[in-house]
Amino acid sequence: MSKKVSLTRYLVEQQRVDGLIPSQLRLLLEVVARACKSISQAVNKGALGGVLGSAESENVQGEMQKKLDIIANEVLIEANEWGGHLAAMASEEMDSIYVVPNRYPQGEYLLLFDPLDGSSNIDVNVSIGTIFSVLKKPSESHGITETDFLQAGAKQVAAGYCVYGPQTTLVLTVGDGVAMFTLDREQGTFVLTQENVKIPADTKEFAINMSNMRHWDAPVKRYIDECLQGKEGPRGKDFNMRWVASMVADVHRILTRGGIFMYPWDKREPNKPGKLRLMYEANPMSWLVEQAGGAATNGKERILDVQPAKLHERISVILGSKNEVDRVTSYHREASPNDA
Ligand code: P6P
Repeated sequence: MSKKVSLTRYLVEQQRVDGLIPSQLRLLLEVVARACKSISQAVNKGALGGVLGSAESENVQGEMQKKLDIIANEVLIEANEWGGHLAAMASEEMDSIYVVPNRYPQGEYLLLFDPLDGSSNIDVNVSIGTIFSVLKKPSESHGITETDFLQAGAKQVAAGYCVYGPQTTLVLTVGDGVAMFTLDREQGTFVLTQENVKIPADTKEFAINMSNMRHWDAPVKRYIDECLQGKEGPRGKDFNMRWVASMVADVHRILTRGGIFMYPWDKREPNKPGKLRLMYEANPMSWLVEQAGGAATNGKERILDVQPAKLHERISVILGSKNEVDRVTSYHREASPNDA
């Protein structure tokens, strides 16, 4: 039986070996992991915990909040505000940023999260998850404002998610590859179960909400149509389709066995670049995918290069197996050569 490496030991050794994880960042990641354990417990209780159903309130996105959305948000805020590692937090579930109260010491990191992604799946017992992204507070900043959060995804110092499925698995990068930790419920610890995660460059599996097909732009229609033509078509191979409607679950599958995930712009709301949020969904997932050898673009440019203008701005997302993402991106460039 090989020796079990806990998340704590992994972070300590990474800090000692690579110096990639300063002690304050290690503390941050351990606190987030502990919060995800608490969220996992609440999710696992389901109806027995009285946590299912709607909270009868809307979030800044105009979406109905589930009780577990609010519980998960509160767990992350309460777990992180006192440790002295954070200056402020931002959440999909909060209109504005949450600055660490004066009664606690302020740290140098900014934490952004979607506390419970995939909420439409909560009540039907399908995998959901927590997505998080870590930035450094700009050195010149004095009082923390929303502007301090508006950094390109390439500036992240850590990113990850925790998927609450048949296993509870924490997936993490600090810029030195991707590692996966599975929750050992008997010990209450996250145990290293995979490191140096790699996404195959090719795939036969695409993930997209097909019900939106009539609303897509031409390059996306072209790509999916070619996949659907299978062996007889220009791709010369058959494809399979998956759509969990939980980005965390779809991305976890792609990190585990490859694939391409797409939530593209569509003409239902032409002024909205896409459905998914840049800062706390697309950026952390894009960094994880790139760290595992995949690619992530908005059809025109690398997602991690996009300079955010607003905290809750949205973006079109195409990520996963590099050769497929490159193909979809090339179709977009062929269709509008003058775009950036
Ligand atoms: P649709 C969940 O609400 C989410 O933000 C992502 O996790 C998921 O990929 C997408 O929306 C699902 O959207 O339109 O298929 O329900």
